[in-house]
Amino acid sequence: MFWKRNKQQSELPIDTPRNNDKPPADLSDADQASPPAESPSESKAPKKRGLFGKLFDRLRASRDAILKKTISIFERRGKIDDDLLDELEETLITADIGVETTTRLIDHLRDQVKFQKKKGSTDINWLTDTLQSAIGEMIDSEKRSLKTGTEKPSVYLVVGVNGVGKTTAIGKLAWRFRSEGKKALIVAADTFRAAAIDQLAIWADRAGCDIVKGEEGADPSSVVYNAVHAARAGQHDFVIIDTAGRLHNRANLMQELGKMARVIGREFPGAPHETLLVLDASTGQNALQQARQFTDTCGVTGIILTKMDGTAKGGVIIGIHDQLKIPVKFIGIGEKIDDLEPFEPEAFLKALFEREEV
Ligand SMILES: Nc1nc2c(ncn2[C@@H]2O[C@H](COP(=O)(O)OP(=O)(O)O)[C@@H](O)[C@H]2O)c(=O)[nH]1
Ligand SMILES: [Mg+2]
Repeated sequence: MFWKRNKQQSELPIDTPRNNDKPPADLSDADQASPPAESPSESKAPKKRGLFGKLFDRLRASRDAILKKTISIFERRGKIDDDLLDELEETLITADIGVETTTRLIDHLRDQVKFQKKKGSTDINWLTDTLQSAIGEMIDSEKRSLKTGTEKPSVYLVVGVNGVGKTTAIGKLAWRFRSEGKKALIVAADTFRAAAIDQLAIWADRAGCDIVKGEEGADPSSVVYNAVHAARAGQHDFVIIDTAGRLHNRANLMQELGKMARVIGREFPGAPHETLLVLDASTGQNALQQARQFTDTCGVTGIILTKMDGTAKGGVIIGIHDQLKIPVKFIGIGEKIDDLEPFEPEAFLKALFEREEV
């Protein structure tokens, strides 16, 4: 099969997956991505299927924090007025959209209430539709898809603090590439902890892709150097590099990331094609803080926002776009291998603003 190691590759420091001829371990779990079977108590609500159904399910907490609360404020107040907008402002801040971005949204709503003469109106649909389209404008971006090189491989450097989901996102990405018929090489350049290397190796197995590992404590740049050579010889389409979330201090980490990027760029002009910052949505405004620190120092070109499932803080995605103008390229919506989805604003908004059926 296409990811099988050939003779030439076997001389390179690549580990190949053990289950070469089997589908990824989690593939058989893919069905579970659809909504679970109906329980008797839920039987009245028709289940939504496909990507929208998955988003609708996983973004429930964020939807409750934004849409459900907006509706309940309206129901309590009975009409659109200044008090309602004040209360809505507090709600959106609590949903982790962020103070500045919320202020801009509320100002926009106030203007629209005025221009469209909606003061005193009882049109709740107008209110949620106007909010939805204002958010839609904020999260709009043209640079959503991953940049690729004109020649193989396209190289992606994945950065972010510990625990945000870098290694998991890399495994999921590699699996995604493989299901598209592409050959991916993942690189364990987080040599700070042995466990981090082992964890990536497990993902390589699951995703059925090649891996280059460094020894614990090895110079990450030298691991990356080996990896880019391995990728050239192995004709990989994609190289995805896992990095440490933390070194002895922050300056050290940023220096190391810069060094890795230079090593890659020397071997493949134009690479890394993306520096992807991984952020954990459930940390809300902290994620925005981290984004500021990383973008200041290492030229982040895209964001992977993980753990959007089960958090009420998904609104942070709006603040990230509005404040940083860096596109979110993927969202993580669960721990399974197929729980990373390209971020599509329209589907996301629809899932965030679709009313629950009763
Ligand atoms: N619910 C959920 N958990 C996730 C997601 N992404 C990662 N995780 C979990 O977050 C934890 C840390 O992930 P890991 O990839 O080791 O983070 P790293 O330190 O940045 O490499 C693990 O338990 C993952 O299973 C996601 O999208 N949703
Ligand atoms: Mg890791």
